[in-house]
Amino acid sequence: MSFVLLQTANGIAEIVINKPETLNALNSLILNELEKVINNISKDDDIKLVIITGQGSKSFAAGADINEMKDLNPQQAREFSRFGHTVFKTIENLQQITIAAINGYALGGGLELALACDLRTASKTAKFGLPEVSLGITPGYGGTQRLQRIVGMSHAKEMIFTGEMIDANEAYRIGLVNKVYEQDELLPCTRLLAQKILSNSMSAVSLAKASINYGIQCGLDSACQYETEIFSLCFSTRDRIEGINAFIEKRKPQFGN
Ligand code: CO8
Repeated sequence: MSFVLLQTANGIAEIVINKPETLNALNSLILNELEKVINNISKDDDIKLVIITGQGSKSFAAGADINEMKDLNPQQAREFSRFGHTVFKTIENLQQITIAAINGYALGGGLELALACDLRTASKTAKFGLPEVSLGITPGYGGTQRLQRIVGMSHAKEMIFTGEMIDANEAYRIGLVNKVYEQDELLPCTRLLAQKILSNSMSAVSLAKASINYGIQCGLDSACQYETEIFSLCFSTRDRIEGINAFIEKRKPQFGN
């Protein structure tokens, strides 16, 4: 039985975290499987976009597995955190675009997984939170760092210090999710969003992602220099010739996606 399901079609990979009986809580087995699936995707040029969701209608992922954390000593906790960081960093830095389709609870490590994705869509019933402080621990899979980069320090501190859940409307209001859909429309609408992205030059989209991800980690001057290099790189691609010619010739571009 696999805890991480993968389906691919038309350049899109859909990953499903599949342990609904524990609300898709992330244990080592799941993280190991997820790492393997992500590493394979990273080498597959036919896949341009990745959607990650949770099995069932109740939960995306309700955090790291609390039972597994129960008896950890500090050294083991460090390893547990490091491994999660490695997997989520690989997701963050994939050349493919990633969308977390949040179908229910996204708590603790589950929300941190969604934060490592490029975009987040949510069902109206989704709930978001970093409840770690209620367990006497801090977020350990990037929550103290990525959340503030997405929603700003003030909202991030409020969520982390109170440990309270917010609903999809509030998540949308603070910029934590990009879109909110009816529960049964979450995946169909997320796929449409994916198609919209895929109608563009994916080499350009992927380079833009690299520029954004690099820029957020350094000062503005270095970030702008990097952007210049990325921009110049576009002028060595077939997609640039096709995209600009198509505009001038008043036709739809045929990108090499
Ligand atoms: N870990 C393990 N099991 C879980 C988890 C979890 N995070 N969440 C839910 N489950 C299990 C429950 O124990 C229950 O199992 P059982 O049926 O065997 O009793 C089953 O899933 C269903 O859950 P509930 O009966 O509790 O369902 P409810 O609808 O009553 O409640 C909630 C749903 C509110 C989501 C509730 O389950 C809950 O509060 N879950 C825990 C949420 C949480 O605190 N998450 C954060 C965990 S800490 C974390 O993620 C840290 C990440 C960084 C790690 C760094 C490493 C050092």
